[in-house]
Order: sequence, then structure tokens, then C-alpha cells
Amino acid sequence: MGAVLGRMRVFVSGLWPLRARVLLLGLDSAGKTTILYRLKLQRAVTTVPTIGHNVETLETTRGVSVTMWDVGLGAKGFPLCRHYFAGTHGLVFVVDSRDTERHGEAKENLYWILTDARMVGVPFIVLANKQDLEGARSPAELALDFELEKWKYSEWEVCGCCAPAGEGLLEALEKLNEMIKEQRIRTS
Ligand SMILES: Nc1nc2c(ncn2[C@@H]2O[C@H](COP(=O)(O)OP(=O)(O)OP(=O)(O)O)[C@@H](O)[C@H]2O)c(=O)[nH]1
Ligand SMILES: [Mg+2]
Repeated sequence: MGAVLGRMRVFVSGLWPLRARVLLLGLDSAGKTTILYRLKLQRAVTTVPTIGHNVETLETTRGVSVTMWDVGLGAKGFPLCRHYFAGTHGLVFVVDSRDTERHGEAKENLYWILTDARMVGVPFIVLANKQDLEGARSPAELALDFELEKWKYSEWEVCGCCAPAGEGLLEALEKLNEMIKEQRIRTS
């Protein structure tokens, strides 16, 4: 009986469009704004460091409407972004895969975000950006560097991408959408 009800809930939830609030975070220059506008405009844009935030709504496949917040951290750094946490359904954490010197800092900030009470259970994607650059860590290597296999408190994936070319972005967003849907079913 429980299994039948579970399957019905999955089926019914697939019929309604999903509106999701997604945060796009990461160190400065990781590629967040390039990713947001590549997804929105389907072309590469020239960016300047973001002050404040950019926000766009993306109509994705499978009836999911994603409002994506690209938060620039400026001089105040990560503490500023906690003001964006409430009501978040999914997180995209962008990493410059070649900038290995800053991976420790990126990892520390990722765990700081994940352990905030407002982010409990929120599924996330680590986007291993700049895969076109020589020396970039692969998604599998980043998962090891960030010790993600130990993280059991929310669903996660690591996906590779090259933001200006758009490579890997839609696939990553689809995975996140699926995880958000599953999380909704679990908590409904
Ligand atoms: N080679 C390469 N360059 C990239 C890629 N993604 C972004 N960039 C470049 O990286 C630089 C920083 O990109 P942004 O999108 O402005 O980075 P950001 O994370 O929004 O930075 P802040 O607004 O300062 O937080 C720009 O020069 C981009 O063109 C990529 O996949 N490959
Ligand atoms: Mg930016």
C-alpha cells in the first residue's frame, strides 16, 4: 500500500510545474555570472565582477521553472550570502577547476553553506567549471578533494562544465531539478 501511494505521489508531482529557487554560489571569478547568462541567453557574455546579485528565471525542460540567484560576494565575502538562504530549494556551487590554490577556501565555504540551518536537506551540485583549461581537476577529482563522499545530509552530484561554451550546464541543471523533485516528494 505504502509503495503504491509513493508511486502515485511521484506520478502526481510530475504533472504540476515546479517552481524552484536555486542559489548560484562560489568564490569570485569561478564563473557564476557566465553560467547564469549562458543558460538564460544561450550565448557567452562578457562579465564584470558582480556587486549584489543577478537573478533570472529559466524555463527548463520537464516543467521546471528555476529562479536562479547569482550572488556576488564583494569585499564582505561569504557571510553576506546567508541572507539569500531562506526558501532555497537547490544550490549550485561553482568551482574554478583549475584554480587549485583556492580549492581549500572553496571547500571551507561550501561546508559553511551546507551546515547553515536554512540549507539543511537542500540538494546541491558542485559545478566543476573551466574544464577547457589545462590542469583543471576533473569532477571525480574535485569530489575527492572536497571529501563529498562523507556528506550524507543532502543529495549531491559533481558535474563538469565549460560555461562560455555551455557544455555540461543543461545536464547539471536537469540533475538538480530531479534532486529537487525527489526532495519535495520526500518532505511532502
Ligand atoms: N576558460 C574559461 N573561462 C571561464 C569559464 N567560465 C567563466 N570563465 C571566465 O572567468 C571569468 C570570471 O567569470 P564570471 O562569470 O564573471 O565569474 P563570477 O563567479 O560571476 O565572479 P564574481 O562576480 O566576481 O563573483 C570571466 O573572464 C569568464 O569569461 C570557463 O568555463 N572556461
Ligand atoms: Mg559574477
